[in-house]
Amino acid sequence: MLYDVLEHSTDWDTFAGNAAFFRVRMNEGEFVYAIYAAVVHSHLTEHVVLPPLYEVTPHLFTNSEAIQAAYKAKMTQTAVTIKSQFTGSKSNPEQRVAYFGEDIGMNTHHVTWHLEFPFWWDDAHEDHHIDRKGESFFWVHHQLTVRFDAERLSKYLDPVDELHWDNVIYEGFAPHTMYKYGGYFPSRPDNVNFEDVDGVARVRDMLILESRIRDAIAHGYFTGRDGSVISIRDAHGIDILGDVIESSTYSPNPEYYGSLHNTAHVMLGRQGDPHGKFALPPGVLEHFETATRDPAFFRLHKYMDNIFREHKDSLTPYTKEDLEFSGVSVEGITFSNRLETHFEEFEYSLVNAVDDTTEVKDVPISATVDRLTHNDFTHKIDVANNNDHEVLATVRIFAWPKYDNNHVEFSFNEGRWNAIEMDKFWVKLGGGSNHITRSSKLSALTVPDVPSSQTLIDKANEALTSGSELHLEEYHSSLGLPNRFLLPKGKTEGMDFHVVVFVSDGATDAAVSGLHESTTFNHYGCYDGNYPDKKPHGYPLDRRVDDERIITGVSNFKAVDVKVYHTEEH
Ligand SMILES: [Cu+2]
Repeated sequence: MLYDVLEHSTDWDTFAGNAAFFRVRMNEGEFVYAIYAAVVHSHLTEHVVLPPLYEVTPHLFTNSEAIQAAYKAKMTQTAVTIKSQFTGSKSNPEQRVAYFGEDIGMNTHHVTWHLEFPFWWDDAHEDHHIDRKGESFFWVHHQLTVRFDAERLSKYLDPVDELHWDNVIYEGFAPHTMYKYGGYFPSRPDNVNFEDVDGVARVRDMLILESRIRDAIAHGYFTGRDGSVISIRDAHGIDILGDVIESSTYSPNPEYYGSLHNTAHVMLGRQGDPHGKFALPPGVLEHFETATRDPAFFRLHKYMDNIFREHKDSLTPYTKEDLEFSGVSVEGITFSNRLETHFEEFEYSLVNAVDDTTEVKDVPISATVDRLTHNDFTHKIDVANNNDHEVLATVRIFAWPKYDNNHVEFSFNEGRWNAIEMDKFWVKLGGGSNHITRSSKLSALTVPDVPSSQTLIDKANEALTSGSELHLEEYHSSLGLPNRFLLPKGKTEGMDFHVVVFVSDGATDAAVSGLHESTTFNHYGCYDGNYPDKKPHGYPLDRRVDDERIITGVSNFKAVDVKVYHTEEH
């Protein structure tokens, strides 16, 4: 309701007035969701930068120990900086990768994606269509899935196994996280059987939905509400499949195919109290902010990802003719420096974790947390253009771990499915040799940290007093991984990655006109208008590769091995 009120506010005063009116009258969580979603989508707020969510609703981003220390600080009026630890203990191997699932920037990225591509988005009501929403759903979660496996390898853990409805849920989880209102997030012990959840779904309903979807993949088509045949055996099929699996209002037949992903999140989130006997609040899996804290999130998404793969594998592999870019060859790829990851300490305000009144003074309360980061680097790519004219090219860069957890080298076909997207950009290639340099800071996949609330307030006040303009352009969209998070974690002795660069014909790839070298675009974004690249996400690694010589044999493709190092001290 509030989203609609804001979205249909036709001028700034109405929008801001409604926001101010409802802020003090609505449930806080509902208000935050509606205002963030409306600011993302309304044309009136295109240039509005909202503070980072981890400062607005810190309960959903840090553990209960830190929150309690914050309450104490406020009550005793003692300024404090709380060091927050990752959830769990060393006895739980999963804790080795908790830095990933609990990364406040990655969590913000996940929330932001769901704000930009809401499953409830109704074109008729909201006045425009969100381009490739279902495919983006697949791709953003596929990238989280494969990236998590790479992180696990760096910590000597096996890749995630998919979730099975008819088997036990191996990993339990004690969230150590609390709601601002409503107590602690419920826990789940190891090895519990899936239970039916009252008012949500039965386990066998989930198996039936899965089998209907897999049946459609095997047939190559979905059946619409009216019995129509909706083919998915083409490049666009993944978009429809994503709409069905999530499901969103774009699903052609939710009555029949259900809402596998959304229902699975609630099913899994309620396993601590499936029959509502203990009146426990929703689980971490039921909020975008907290979902990835639970290792079961990745099992759930591996399960979904394998269904997507079944579809992608049903498509004909790309041929040499599909892949070639006549006259263009990639001669070499190098990096400006050693690729290195490390952990940095990051501080953010917890002042919103505690209530305030006019009678009690605010005291500075903040948390510090370790975040994965890496040194900046530059890709140097040599490309020869033997055409006698300039050509526009799309450059696509991916990387995948070279070895599996048993140190067996991944086959090309396995590796390419695990490929982590590093960058995608356009470049004009002049005749002869071209030396392309591309900084990791420019990656289309990443965004900078949104400044803290305090910095935003200070900057706004400064602009007001001096009458100068406020420049926050680089934060207009916070959709993307944090820019410190582009590289997966390395190892002390170096972790081997296979890096591939594919340069394709930018003119045929373009979905919009006027692409040029400095076209910047938000990779996961472009909700408003067409996504500029016509090729499927992950192209050309999205389809199965039966014979790798077809792809490695084209001159516009090149691969190199590189090591990523991790240093503990920095
Ligand atoms: Cu998600």
